[in-house]
Amino acid sequence: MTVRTVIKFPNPNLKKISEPVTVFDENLKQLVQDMFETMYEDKGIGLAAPQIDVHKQIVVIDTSEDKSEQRVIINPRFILEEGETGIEEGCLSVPLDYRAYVKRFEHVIVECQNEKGETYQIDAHDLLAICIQHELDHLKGVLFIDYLSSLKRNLLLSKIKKEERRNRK
Ligand code: GNR
Ligand code: NI
Repeated sequence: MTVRTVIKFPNPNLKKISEPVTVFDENLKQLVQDMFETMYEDKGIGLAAPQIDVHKQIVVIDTSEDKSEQRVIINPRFILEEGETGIEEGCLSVPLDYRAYVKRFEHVIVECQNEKGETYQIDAHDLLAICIQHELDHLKGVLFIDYLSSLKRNLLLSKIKKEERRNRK
């Protein structure tokens, strides 16, 4: 198992559209294990493959406190989206520990595959539903900061650039 490097905004690769997984082999299982290790290392509750520069439709999620609820979501599609909720979101691919409120569906049902290629559904509410929407956005090249006004996003971008200059000096 290997902790992979998480790429960060404004890396343009985060905007790439992820491709469906077609081969469910040992390499895929290894990649999924690396994603869990990387997510736990960075204290995240979810990680999408494009965040480690792998542009495939693979997501791992564990919203538990004790690594007890591992979910593998491959080739997902929403079959239900209803209600409304939202929290201050953060992202392992957004620097400076930036957080902002995002409006999301409160209840989602997703049809997807696991690492063996078996199709199943996840019926999710609240934090799990929010996390699923955040991760599935990554597969479409969307970050939570894309929902902010361009004013706020550009302010964040200039803060990131400033911090980069500071770290280089
Ligand atoms: O660890 C994470 N926490 C989080 C908090 C609120 C809303 C979404 C998330 S997902 C994030 C990990 C991450 O960046 N996944 O892509
Ligand atoms: Ni994220």
